[in-house]
Amino acid sequence: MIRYLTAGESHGPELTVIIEGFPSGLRVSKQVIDEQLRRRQQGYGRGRRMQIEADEVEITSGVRFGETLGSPITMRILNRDFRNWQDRMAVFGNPPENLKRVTRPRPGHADLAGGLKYGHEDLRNVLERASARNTATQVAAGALARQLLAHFGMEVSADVVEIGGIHAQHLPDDWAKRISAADASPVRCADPEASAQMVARIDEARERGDTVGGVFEVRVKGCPPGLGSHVHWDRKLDGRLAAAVMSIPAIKGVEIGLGFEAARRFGSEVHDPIAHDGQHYVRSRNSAGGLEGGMTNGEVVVVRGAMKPISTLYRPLMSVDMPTKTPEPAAVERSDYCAVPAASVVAENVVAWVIADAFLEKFGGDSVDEIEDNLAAYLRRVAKR
Ligand code: EPS
Repeated sequence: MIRYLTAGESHGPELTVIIEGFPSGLRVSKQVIDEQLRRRQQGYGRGRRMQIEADEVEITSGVRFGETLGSPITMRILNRDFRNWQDRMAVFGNPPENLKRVTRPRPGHADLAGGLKYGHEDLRNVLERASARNTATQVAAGALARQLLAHFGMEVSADVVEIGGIHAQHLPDDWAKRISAADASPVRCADPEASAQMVARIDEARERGDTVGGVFEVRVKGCPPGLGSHVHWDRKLDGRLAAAVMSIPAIKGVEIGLGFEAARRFGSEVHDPIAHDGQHYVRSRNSAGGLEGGMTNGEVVVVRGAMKPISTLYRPLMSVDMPTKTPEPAAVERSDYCAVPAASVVAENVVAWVIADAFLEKFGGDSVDEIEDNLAAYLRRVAKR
């Protein structure tokens, strides 16, 4: 229903997103998008690049007087750092005399596979696009989607539940309290004690010239039952969410609800008993993470992602210099020590996009008015069942 393309190199002039299929008549705010971009730039463990950038979106099509038109929406985010890279990242002309090529691929990065596949001698031609800088575009697209979700009563949030083996233990049950606790933490973890330990773990990694990964959790409330479908593999919403979260750089695992833990328990300890409160079907627990048969069931959607440690190590692992084939330590590029807090914000917006896509598939119309009618009619029918 809705789709987007992104473009841009990390140290090139800008990042670009083009969104197609977005309905007309939605009031949208640049501030909401900029706020998500700002959140993505934060989090303890980031490197010096984040002091250079101050991401902000410029919308150049598809919106007029603050309302979507139904036509493609173009968003641009400038790379401030480009001014320091103009010679090395020039679109035309010749490479500077003193250009240092990246020839020692970093284990864990796209460097080696991308260099072999695309035939690049300078691995910078791979890493510029493989850079997590591109997640700003995913956030910009998702920040538009979340405004559509908000219009229809849905809300997305995310926080960090694990960094470098330290787990959050005591998380507030209340939706708003959990968000404000995460907002107050430098690592976006809503358990203050675990948050302090996570900060110490990141410091430890930095001192060792090392990096750490972790786990984040995304939650969506207010989804009507029936988004996605059980009838075909590529329409299943759990699969679509997993693919989208997995597409975020450095994500190596995705869980829905209880996830891997469900595989260790009896069925009676896993599945969520069904009751009716006079108005709605309700559950006493939510092990399914709001998804059954590839469809939303009306409970909160819960998706977790596992991020590996950043692959640029200041004390690098061994690699090979590709032109000479001699063993050498891997290249060291300026990087982050831990980007799990940022990844949680990226995932929040990526999930918003997928939910908006499934929502439009179910209630689709070309304008917000039409979607409102479709949703209201469906909810009336569902309430009778
Ligand atoms: C990244 C390396 C760092 C990060 C970058 C992702 O950038 P640089 O090479 O310029 O120091 O800061 O993340 C971003 C720029 C961003 O906006 O998130 C990498 O190699 O993936």
